[in-house]
Amino acid sequence: MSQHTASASLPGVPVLSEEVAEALSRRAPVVALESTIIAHGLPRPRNLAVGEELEALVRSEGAVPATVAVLDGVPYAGLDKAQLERIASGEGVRKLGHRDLAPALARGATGATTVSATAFLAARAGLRVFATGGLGGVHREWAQSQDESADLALLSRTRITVVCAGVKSILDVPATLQRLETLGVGVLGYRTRRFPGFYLADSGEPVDWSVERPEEVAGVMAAQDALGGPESALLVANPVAETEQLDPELHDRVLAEALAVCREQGITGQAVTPFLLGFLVRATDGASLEANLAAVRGNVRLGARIAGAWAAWA
Ligand code: PSU
Ligand code: MN
Repeated sequence: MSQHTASASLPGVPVLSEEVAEALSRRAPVVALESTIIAHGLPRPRNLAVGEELEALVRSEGAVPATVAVLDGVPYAGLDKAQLERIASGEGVRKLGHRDLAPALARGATGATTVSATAFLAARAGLRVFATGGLGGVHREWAQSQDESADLALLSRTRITVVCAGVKSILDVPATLQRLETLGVGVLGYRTRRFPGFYLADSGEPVDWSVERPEEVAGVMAAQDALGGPESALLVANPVAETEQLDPELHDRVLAEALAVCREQGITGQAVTPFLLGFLVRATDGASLEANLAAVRGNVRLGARIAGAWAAWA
């Protein structure tokens, strides 16, 4: 019943798991994880195992995982086993961007949070580091669809560090980088001067700033705070290892097919990203899934190390 009471009073700040609350109170490292990748970005039943594996990975690096989701209208940071299972089941689990949070809370809905909703709720909960796969961004053929992920605008006004393998290569990567520049979102290449391409180690685009160690990221975060000003995010772009990336030729071929089918079938809006990701998994016989997972694992591990360096900073 406690959930129901909480829902009736519409809590805007996420309910913390005991473990997360305890870690925050002693300023121990915590890493926020999103749930859309689990509910809508990965095929079942593998997705539940991945969700659990990512949490274990955070712990193995000495940090506490805080998977973010909305259950029965209540936002959470840190899920128990049953809650994670519910998100992974996908049944009645909506995809919630930042703008969907208010109606979801008011209606008592259940949903997985995208980067925009996760970053927002994590920051509300006092978390500073968030690890994900690839950010949303500007879709190809933007001129027709005007489809730009809400991730970008939200990150321009949220003080959080997001570890990602760049933006999904299904997007218009140069246009997305341009938008990040316009929006004032800082980008650091992690041990690279090339912006990663999610399934690929290199998107073909350069990055202006590159760091070698988690402590350097914490230093940039501290400098952001010292400067004050607009509460923008910091992206840490961490490439998938070249040995684990998707074969670039296969990638380009299959992506062209996926985009064509998406266009033919008239798929738009929130459905575009899950459709393209799913198409790639099938058309590459699961190879894109392995590259996706390798990228996410690397980001989660690095996120935990950055959270550790950040906790040690002050
Ligand atoms: N990265 C992944 N898999 C995903 C996503 C990112 O490896 O499923 C999700 C993230 O939650 C991101 C969302 O915020 O896709 C972007 O969706 P859209 O393009 O509809 O904004
Ligand atoms: Mn979109």
